[in-house]
Amino acid sequence: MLRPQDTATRERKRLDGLWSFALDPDGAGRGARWHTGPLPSASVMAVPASFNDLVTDPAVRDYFGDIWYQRSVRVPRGWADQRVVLNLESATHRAVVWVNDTQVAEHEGGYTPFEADISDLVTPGEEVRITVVVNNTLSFQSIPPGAIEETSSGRKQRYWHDFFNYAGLHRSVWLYSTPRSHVSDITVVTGLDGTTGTVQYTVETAGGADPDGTGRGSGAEVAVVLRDADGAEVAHGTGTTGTLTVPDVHRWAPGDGYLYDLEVRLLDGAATVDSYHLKVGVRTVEVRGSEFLINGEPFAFKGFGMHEDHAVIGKAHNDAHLVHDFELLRWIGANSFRTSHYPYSEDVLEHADRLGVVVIDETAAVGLNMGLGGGIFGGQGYTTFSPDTANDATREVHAQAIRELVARDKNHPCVVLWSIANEPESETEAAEEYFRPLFDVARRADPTRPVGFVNVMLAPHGTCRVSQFGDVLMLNRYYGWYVNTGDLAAAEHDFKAELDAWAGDGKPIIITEYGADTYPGLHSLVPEPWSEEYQVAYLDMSHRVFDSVDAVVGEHVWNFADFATTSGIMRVGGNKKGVFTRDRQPKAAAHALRRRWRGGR
Ligand code: BDP
Repeated sequence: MLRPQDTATRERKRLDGLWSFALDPDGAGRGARWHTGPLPSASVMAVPASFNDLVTDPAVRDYFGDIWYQRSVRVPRGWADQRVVLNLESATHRAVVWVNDTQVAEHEGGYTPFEADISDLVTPGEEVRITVVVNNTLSFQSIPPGAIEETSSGRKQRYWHDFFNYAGLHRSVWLYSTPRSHVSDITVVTGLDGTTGTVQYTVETAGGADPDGTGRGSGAEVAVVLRDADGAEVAHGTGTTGTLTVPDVHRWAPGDGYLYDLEVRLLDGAATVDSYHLKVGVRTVEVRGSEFLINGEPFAFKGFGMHEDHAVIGKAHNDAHLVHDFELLRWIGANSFRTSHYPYSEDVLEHADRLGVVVIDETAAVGLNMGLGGGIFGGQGYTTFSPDTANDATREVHAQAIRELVARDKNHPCVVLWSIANEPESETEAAEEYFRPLFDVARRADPTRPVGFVNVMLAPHGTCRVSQFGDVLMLNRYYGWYVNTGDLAAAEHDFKAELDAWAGDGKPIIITEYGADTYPGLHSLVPEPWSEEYQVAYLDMSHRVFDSVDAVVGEHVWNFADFATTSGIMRVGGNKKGVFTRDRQPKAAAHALRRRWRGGR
């Protein structure tokens, strides 16, 4: 699916702003066909936003079930004879969409886009009513999983991931036009041969008459032009597939987000029927032994696991926060991050492309582990993989989440590695059986990038049965925090011993999480857990270990910033492992990391 765009042949209208809004605690709305008229007892809600923190009522903040959004929009009168599409960048965690009285879309999964061709339901120049029922309930058949439990104070949503279950329309909603005969998908794979770059492209088209049965519409031909950042043409081609060569190519590289522009045109004789622009970064990615190579050169990941998380707006995308967060990444000397624990807004990936920031792109499969708990996330009482819990149906939802992630992000040069899950159970035979086919799904969807998953401390070296399928080893480790708490000498010894063992597997190791909760402003001369001094000492210890193991090619601190979680005895106003506070002020550790990563520059 191509992101909505304004081009010579396409127009788009952003439907962000205030929408009519109603919760539906009795689940009455679908049966009562609320989409056929104004929502009953509606209030007003901002889009994009998580609805949770925009209200004062705790019952609304913690609400789970159906959530209704509605607004009217006038279809531009200039769109006569065009194809009209309604596109939602995300609806967390699932949604059904109606245009006037007609259902046009249904989608499972909270972080990938979906759309519907509504041409036959609209009249350019006239208004239509758009109704979306979002549902934020988590079950064992959703990604991420959860369960509804009866408690003495009523039904509660339980889940096993350590971030607040924000929900709503988190990203833009678009109405856009394309010509009937149009470009429907583009895939690029780039390569390097010395100083020459290659851009292999595949274009899919749809719509229009198809007299010759080619699927390309009536006599339509595809033409592509590749231009450099100054707009000068560097290569062109015709046909739905081909390879362009770029002599003296300017590579996309970490810290140098150089982008070419690939214009794909659908032609009818000399006339341009449709035009779409795709940014292309020419780079290669390869795992060789225990090295991770970008453009044939060893790359060392420095950065963070992050979250889409801000005060008031929750998980909503916001351009000002985007620019500021990337500015902080640059300030501290980070060259990469992981989209822990779900696909981020595509605006984030476009900005990473543009700035040359490297991304590990993760699905929303987090919390598939009933062994994690100890009273904090509390998996007790369930078996992770069983016919009644995570089962074949879950795996199909998970597979679809992988396919949709790759379909959306396959052309982003910043994405160098897919992470198909965070900290799932991985030490059991059931886990091995669950995950084996999912690695195949990821590799079939994208044969060009390495694939991995993030291993949890509960499955140390020698016990994990899923790491064998990954091209890299991604490890979350909390020596000195959850184990060896406060004892950094023991932590250093044990951490080193475990990493030496993993290094024997001959794969690159990326430490995808290591961190210590730190209450900003809490100081302690003798570094004690929760103090700013302890966070610095903890990171120093971890870095000594990493620097002593050649196979460690990456360090992603948990977390970039403090973030919201469910309440619990181990969370003080949320998770405090941020190097920045939630409002993005530096803790002492931020300055220490800056010294390590920028070497005083
Ligand atoms: C890991 C999880 C992460 C948590 C972190 C923590 O991957 O989501 O926030 O630990 O406990 O288990 O801070």
